[in-house]
Amino acid sequence: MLPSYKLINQNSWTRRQLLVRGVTVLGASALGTAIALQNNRSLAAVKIPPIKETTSTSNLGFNPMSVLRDFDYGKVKRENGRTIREFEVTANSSPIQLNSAISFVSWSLNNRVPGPTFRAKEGEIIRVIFHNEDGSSHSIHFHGVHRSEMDGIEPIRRGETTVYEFEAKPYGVHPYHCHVAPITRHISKGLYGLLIVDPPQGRPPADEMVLVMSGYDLDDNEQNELYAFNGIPNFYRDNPIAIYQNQLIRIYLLNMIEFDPAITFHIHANMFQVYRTGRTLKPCEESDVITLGTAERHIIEFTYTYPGRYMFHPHQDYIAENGCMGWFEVISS
Ligand SMILES: [Cu+2]
Repeated sequence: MLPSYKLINQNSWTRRQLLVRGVTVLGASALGTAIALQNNRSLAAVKIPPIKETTSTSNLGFNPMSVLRDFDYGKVKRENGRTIREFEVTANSSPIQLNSAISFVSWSLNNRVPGPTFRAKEGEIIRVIFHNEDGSSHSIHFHGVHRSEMDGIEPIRRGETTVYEFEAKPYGVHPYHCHVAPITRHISKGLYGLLIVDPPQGRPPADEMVLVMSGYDLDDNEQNELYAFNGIPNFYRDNPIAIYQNQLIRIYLLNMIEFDPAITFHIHANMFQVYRTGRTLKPCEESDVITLGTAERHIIEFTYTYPGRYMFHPHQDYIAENGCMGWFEVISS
């Protein structure tokens, strides 16, 4: 187990990197911050099951199992008494394998779809250095509260770099996406992701993960033919997400599906607590289905009592049947 003082310097370590090093991973609300230490809270260890994959990820372009628990805390600096989190992001075109038959040229950020999950504490300064190495113009528009100059709607041309800088506020779950027209095309080709702003007091330790739902319009008819969690259709159907029985699971959930006005998210054989837009510290409601319009996002939390395999998917079954489907493999703890 990591000595607790290590937490202060963990900002450049992703949870995945910790896993690779065989280290017990502490609650992500504590990762990258000293918040919990300052508050003198007890830090319960969160156990992450070993990751087994049955699908080869070598030709996918990136690994959705890494995307799941990969939080980017940026490079931390102190300037004028403020904590700065500096993130480097590059837009590019990259082929991804949507299924055995379809290779798709995505527009990606740091060669993954969705882009990196940026994470900061409320009140810190976020600085995103955005390089556009793609042939088309792109931008990054963040949700949240900031000045108009930082709204990310100006196209950044090929070969150009810009810097977006703003205070991380308010705490919650904020999507980001390219805002160059036609926006439906720029988003559905892959230019989106999540910014998590942690509340000052943090959240209780949990096995935390990100699920971003998206669609692929393969023939430009303004309808999606394929759907996915974290970029690759059916990846978590073929590679169930292992979680431990009786451990709190926290999902940062985002709907970035264009063309379908709204979808739901449903888990089997359980109920979840909803923190709408991540803007509350106490749950707003309990359900096993929640509706999300495009760009809507929530934190949901749940614990499985019984080991076994449980599906999760939108309850629009044609969307689930065309790629937005997965399993939790609940392991005895
Ligand atoms: Cu774009």
